[in-house]
Amino acid sequence: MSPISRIHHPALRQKIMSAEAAAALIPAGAHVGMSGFTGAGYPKAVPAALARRIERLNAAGENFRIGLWTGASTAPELDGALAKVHGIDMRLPYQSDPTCRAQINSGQMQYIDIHLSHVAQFVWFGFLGHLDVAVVEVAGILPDGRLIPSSSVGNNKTWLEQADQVILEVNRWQNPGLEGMHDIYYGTERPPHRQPIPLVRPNDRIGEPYLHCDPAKVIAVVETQLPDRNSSFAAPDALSRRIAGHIIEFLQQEVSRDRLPKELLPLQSGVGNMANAVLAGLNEGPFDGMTAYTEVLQDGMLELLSSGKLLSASATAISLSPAAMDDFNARIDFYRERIVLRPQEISNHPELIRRLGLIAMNAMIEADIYGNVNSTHVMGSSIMNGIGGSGDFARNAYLSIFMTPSTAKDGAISCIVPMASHVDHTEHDVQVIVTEQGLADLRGLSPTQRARVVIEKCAHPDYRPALLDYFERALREAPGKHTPHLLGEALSWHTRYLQTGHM
Ligand code: 0RQ
Repeated sequence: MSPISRIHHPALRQKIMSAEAAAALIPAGAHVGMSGFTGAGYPKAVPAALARRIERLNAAGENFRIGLWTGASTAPELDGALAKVHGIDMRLPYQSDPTCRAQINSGQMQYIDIHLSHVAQFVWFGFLGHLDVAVVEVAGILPDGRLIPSSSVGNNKTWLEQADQVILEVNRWQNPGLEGMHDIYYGTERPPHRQPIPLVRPNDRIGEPYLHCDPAKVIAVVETQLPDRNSSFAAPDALSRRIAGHIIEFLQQEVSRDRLPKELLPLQSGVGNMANAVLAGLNEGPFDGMTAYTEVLQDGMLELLSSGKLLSASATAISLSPAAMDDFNARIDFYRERIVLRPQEISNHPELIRRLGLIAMNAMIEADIYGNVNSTHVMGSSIMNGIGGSGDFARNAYLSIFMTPSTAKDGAISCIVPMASHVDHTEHDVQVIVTEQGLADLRGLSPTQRARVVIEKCAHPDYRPALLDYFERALREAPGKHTPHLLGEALSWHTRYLQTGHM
């Protein structure tokens, strides 16, 4: 044990070993539940050691692969390392790794894209098979064996409860001041024994700060001192600022029409540069006393907390740039009073999202003229990342907003199309669509009314006439006038792009 070890449980201290020795305990074909959510709190040493072992064994003619379950996306040291050695047979529920993506899209890796709120209960229900091993990063182990969670909670509670065997990575890089920031709710039961979840305000604490784990199940403890992924965000560009501007103007109107309180309702914000730009816009905007009930805390949320415009934020992970992480670490006492980190089954729970009345803001790949949204697939068949939490929030939010630039790939692709090539969020779950061109408020509109607003407000001027032409011909020629489509032509924009490189 090193002099600054954070492993204070005597029996678990006896199980400290190298990452190589721990990785050797994972059997081929195992379902392995690893910690990690958007580049935060993932194990950093055992996956790399496992990848080296798999590479050796497969070079010797074995076919060693595992089923890999996580909270959400991880990092090159986990998804990337295991994918590079073809060590992942089945991946779920969300990834954003280029090597994983390439293997999924070439048919070498199976991938189940699952609503993030569903994962824990699917495991409890037995829908995904048995969980064999958990590999979970924690920030420390108390003398009584309780675990201080790391920078993400994700599905760790479920992994630790459901796995036969547990490997713990105790990461000294994680700030010890994380202790007390988490709220682990142990009250979820399987139907028909479920009770209401007693959370009525976004910052309520309904559980305890620690994870439980039966020490008898722990087969290895590995000490690490390695950073989270912490990638930087691009400074908001003119286009994201325009999207942010449209959203803020819309929210102001909603306040003036008495449809939102002046401090708004709890915010949910997706990941990525666009989402971060909207948060930056809110920091310069007119709203005070805001709260957040979201999945991931990015830089923008931290800045809102820091400026005092945001009073509190609930999430399941903290995913910051290096500069924001320095600030978080330096002022962790300030942030601990304002941030609650929860299991993802609670951060994304439909019951709580509906009760709290969230303003959900997520990015998308494309929308069609009727407001069906594709968040996951390029040209209908290639996965980008996954649905993540967007469906949990979109269907149950008070207001569901989806945003995208009006075009992609230097204008070769229109992000507003006649028919979405894949649908993650149906027209019934989408109230507002925003591009840099403008904002389409689809509430209270029929499909044909929606189409006119989407084309007029959101489409790029280069594509607007062709969309209008399609819609008007469909209105004349389609057998049904409720959601008129020309079925032979509806996906022709996508096929044209695949054939010519331009829609
Ligand atoms: O590809 O990098 O190769 O150029 O898609 O697009 O515009 O950089 O936007 O990074 O915000 O990602 C929907 C993918 C948007 C993301 C998506 C190409 C584009 C670029 C990325 P390149 P941008 P973002 C909570 C919420 C689902 C999960 C979710 C996502 C790349 O937001 O994964 O919402 N969302 N979770 O060129 C072809 C189009 C395209 C297109 C963009 N129409 N056709 N390619 N691209 N539009 C968080 C979690 O759940 C964890």
